[in-house]
Amino acid sequence: MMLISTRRTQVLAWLLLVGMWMCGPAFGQAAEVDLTRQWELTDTLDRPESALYDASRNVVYVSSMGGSASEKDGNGYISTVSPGGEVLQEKWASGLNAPKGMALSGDTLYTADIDALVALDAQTGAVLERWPAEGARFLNDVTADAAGRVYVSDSRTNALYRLSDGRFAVWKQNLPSPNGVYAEDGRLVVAAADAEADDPGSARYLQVIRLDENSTRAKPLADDTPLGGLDAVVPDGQGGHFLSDWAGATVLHFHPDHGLRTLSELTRGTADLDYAPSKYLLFVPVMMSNRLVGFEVEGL
Ligand SMILES: [Ca+2]
Repeated sequence: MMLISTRRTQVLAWLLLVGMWMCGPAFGQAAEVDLTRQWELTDTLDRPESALYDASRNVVYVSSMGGSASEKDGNGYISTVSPGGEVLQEKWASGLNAPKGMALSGDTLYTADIDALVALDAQTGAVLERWPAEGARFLNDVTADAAGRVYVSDSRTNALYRLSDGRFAVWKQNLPSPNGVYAEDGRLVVAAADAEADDPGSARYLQVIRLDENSTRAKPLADDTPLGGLDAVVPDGQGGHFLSDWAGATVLHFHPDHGLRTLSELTRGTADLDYAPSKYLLFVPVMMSNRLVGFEVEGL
């Protein structure tokens, strides 16, 4: 009797464990990603477009266009902000026109400035070099791959430029208004929206372009389902991405297994966000209302 009872108890305990495992988040169902607003900077930054977290210096770079997105007025700048939302240096780098997306490669910080790629010293903010982009009209986001090549989107000419071996030139063309770009795992993720449409949110894509020299064909990350009038795309470190929808004023999360979720509704101009996986913090510039919002991320 004792033996049977023990076996029955073991079987029941085993079934209970299996049941808990199947019902729990480990059984093919990740916990839902959620955001909690931690802090907000208001009225300090002039048209903030992009945030970029630098883990080695523990600062967030924030680019401010200074008014117009396309005027060469010399009043654009980059600020440094702590992960807790304190402005460290308002005009850490200045003398830019309308800086937008940024990327780090080693100790060099790159930013897209209308029709030029600008390299800055990430220690000091000093401008190191400017590469003019022939034919460019609206350079927007920047990303660097593991080999140090730098990719820049032009949302008006539907092109991607690339800095490689000291030469900055068009790399891919005929894309649907590429905006956010991120180089990861041998591919380039491109968040694209039709900026020329009457309603910019009406044409919506999230594309993946392989970093293959000979590949010209872009394909949607998931399917043809519209995802948003997308601005930024950054990885969440768990196989998904955070996205922003500029016109739709939302922060989104996309995972190929779990689809798309709206995490936060802000205001028009929700722009080039960045995620700090080591701190579970998301930094979101809201360009049209001169705000930068820091969110804590849960569920990753
Ligand atoms: Ca400006």
